[in-house]
Amino acid sequence: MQCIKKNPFIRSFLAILSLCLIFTQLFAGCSSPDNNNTFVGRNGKLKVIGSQLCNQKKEPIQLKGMSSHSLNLFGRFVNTNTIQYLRDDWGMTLFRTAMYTEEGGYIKNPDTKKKVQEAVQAAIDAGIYVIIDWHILSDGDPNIYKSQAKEFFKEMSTLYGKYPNVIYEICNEPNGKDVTWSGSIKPYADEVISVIRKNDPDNVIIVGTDTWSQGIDAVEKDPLNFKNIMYALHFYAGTHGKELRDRIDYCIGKNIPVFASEWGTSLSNGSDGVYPVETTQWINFLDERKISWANWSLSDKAESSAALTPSANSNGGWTDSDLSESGLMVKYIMKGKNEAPFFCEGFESMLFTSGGWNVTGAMILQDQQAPAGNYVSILKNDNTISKSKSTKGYKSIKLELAYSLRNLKGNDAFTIEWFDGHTWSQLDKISQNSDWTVKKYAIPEASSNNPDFMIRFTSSLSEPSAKISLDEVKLIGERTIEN
Ligand code: IDC
Repeated sequence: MQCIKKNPFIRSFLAILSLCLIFTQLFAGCSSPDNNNTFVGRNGKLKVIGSQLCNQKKEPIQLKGMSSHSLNLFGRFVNTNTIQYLRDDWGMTLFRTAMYTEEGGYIKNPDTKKKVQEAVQAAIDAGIYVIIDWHILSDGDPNIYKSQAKEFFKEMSTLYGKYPNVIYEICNEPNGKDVTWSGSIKPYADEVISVIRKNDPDNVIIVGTDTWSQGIDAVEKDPLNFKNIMYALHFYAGTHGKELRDRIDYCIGKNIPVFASEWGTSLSNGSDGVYPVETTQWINFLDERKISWANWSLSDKAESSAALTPSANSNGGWTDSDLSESGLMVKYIMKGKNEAPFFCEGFESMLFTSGGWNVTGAMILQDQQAPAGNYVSILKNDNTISKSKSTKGYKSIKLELAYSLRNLKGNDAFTIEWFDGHTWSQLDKISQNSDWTVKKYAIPEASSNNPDFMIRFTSSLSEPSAKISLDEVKLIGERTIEN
């Protein structure tokens, strides 16, 4: 050993070797593990050119993703498995970690930060972009927790500044009549951005605007003086419409870069709806302008903006019946599919009422052979289940369902009908016994864009042993904005 250490050749060889090792380590740390095979691998560092978000080759890019709900309430849906699943199955290229400051969030529970870190690491591993969102809301003035924000973003930018995946959103939705752009928000942003820029010279920073991130136009006279800044515009399709879209166009015309870092298919309170026509209007508008977005929210809260239903587990792999109507809409928008299910019932809630069914006699029971999930609906003799579902915003309506028919004989039948607002018409009448079978019916044109549309399933059976099982009832249509 002694002689090896003394030998100058071996010593310099060892020195070079260790330098090489250090370099490889450094390099490995700087790039995502994926390189060219992932979305971030292909698009790299983002930059803002004029009003447009662009990739490393200066080509316009549009990111589409989900926002978490409050991390400390619904953090169970935020992990490597869900993020990879959403990337692979929905085509998600962006994830937003909504870290509430108040409402039991970071200020009282700084540990919530660990969830942010878990999500950021998961997004880096998955090769997608990730927004670290300082989710002010009831604390309308971002200056209230400015020192905590600076400390938080100092740490985040130190940890993640070298990764092209990361986007900072430094104040979700400033609000309150005294909380103006030039008076409160911009001075806050100047300080927080300076902190981030010390560690991260170029990743994109999204800055909230007044009136719950709707006041993007106030930026015009007093823009921030940093590179790669975008301004948040948040909308809820049931509440906000053309006026906000016109404002976006005005701002784009003035070279103000806009990021729709939060939007919902519902009203702005997160409930009511969904609003398919209005959502389609918004989505077409964003697509035409390549404006990036994140949808509120990846949670199973009992509010219509939540994408998941209580049957959704915490690890992804969700079937369409684990998704709410909002979740279905957003999933297929992300996948770029125009024809898609807009309602899907798997009876997993064990309650007909949660799917809006009207029921005479039918039950929901467990079935080992169910085509998806654990539960199915059972019809014995003279049972009916029916449902009203407006098809406004959809055309070329189809019904898909899985059924099994047992011990039917003679004139026994399972009847499937639809209603156009005036008359019921038969789609099918089945008497043949069968194991689980999936069938799809195209429903005539009068079912399109029809607020009074209904479907109905009826059983007419002669023996007590006869039974009809029903599962995965889907209404499928093409999104349209015809009124
Ligand atoms: C809503 C949640 C709701 C929660 C409420 C208060 O959907 O469950 O009770 O916050 O924490 C926003 C906010 C976002 C809101 C959402 C819907 O950024 O936090 O979430 N919304 O109201 N701005 C406009 C709408």
